[in-house]
Amino acid sequence: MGVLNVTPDSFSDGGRFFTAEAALECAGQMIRDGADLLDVGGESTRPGAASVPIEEEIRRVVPVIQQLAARVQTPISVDTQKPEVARAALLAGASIVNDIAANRTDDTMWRVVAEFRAGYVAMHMQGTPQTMQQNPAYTDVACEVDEFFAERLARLKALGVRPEQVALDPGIGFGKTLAHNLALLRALPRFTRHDRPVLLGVSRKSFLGKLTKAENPADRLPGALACAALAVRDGVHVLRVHDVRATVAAVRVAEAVKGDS
Ligand code: 7PJ
Repeated sequence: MGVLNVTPDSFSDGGRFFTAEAALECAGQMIRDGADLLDVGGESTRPGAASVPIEEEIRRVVPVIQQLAARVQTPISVDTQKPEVARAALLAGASIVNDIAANRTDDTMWRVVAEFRAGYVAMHMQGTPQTMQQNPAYTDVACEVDEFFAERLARLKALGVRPEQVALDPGIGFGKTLAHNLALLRALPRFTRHDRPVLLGVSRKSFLGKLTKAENPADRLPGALACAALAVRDGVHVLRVHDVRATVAAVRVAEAVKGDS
């Protein structure tokens, strides 16, 4: 899953891909590099980032999704926490909602997913992007995330979202310390027990910076590739990444060693 940020404040690409035209160009390159999915996001979710008004987020993502859907076969997901944005994106041609706020209590988002029979990424987060890194705390992070998956799948099913529509994501860096992130990465094999695809996002994240002393997000690729290879070994199905070409190469090698390909 290639990350296509359409935010002016995205920490990882400095807003270089903010215009629709530039976003389309970037998307084309990611597809040529081997991306099987494109994740379009109009709101930065880095710790402490300000939230974007609904109309502004729609203005950012909808034109890009419309043009992409008209030109490419690659499925498009929308990275949003807002049901209104999800609806607009699905109408524009997206087929998956990537929801970092699947820890919500309100069910509006899930009703939209059920109505459109869309794919849905249920990502674990503790708190909100505004507060999540203040003091993340768990008794047993892997166990709690695993229980969250089971509980969300049941809740989604009750609202008419079939398990086949859902992928599960432990939400690396979302209300987690370095130790929590490492515990979750160690627990990846366990998350496949739900019989749903597991999605993982580690690309350019700060825990990699801490482990490898790479302050600049662009310098965190070697660490991310190590995670990608281990994740493939552990049964992860989807990797959400900025660096598609390098990740596809790492995945191909990991798959060959594992005997999948
Ligand atoms: C993730 C995401 C992730 C899913 C972001 C960043 C922060 N969606 N959106 N999983 N991360 N599903 O790219 O560093 O890990 S935004």
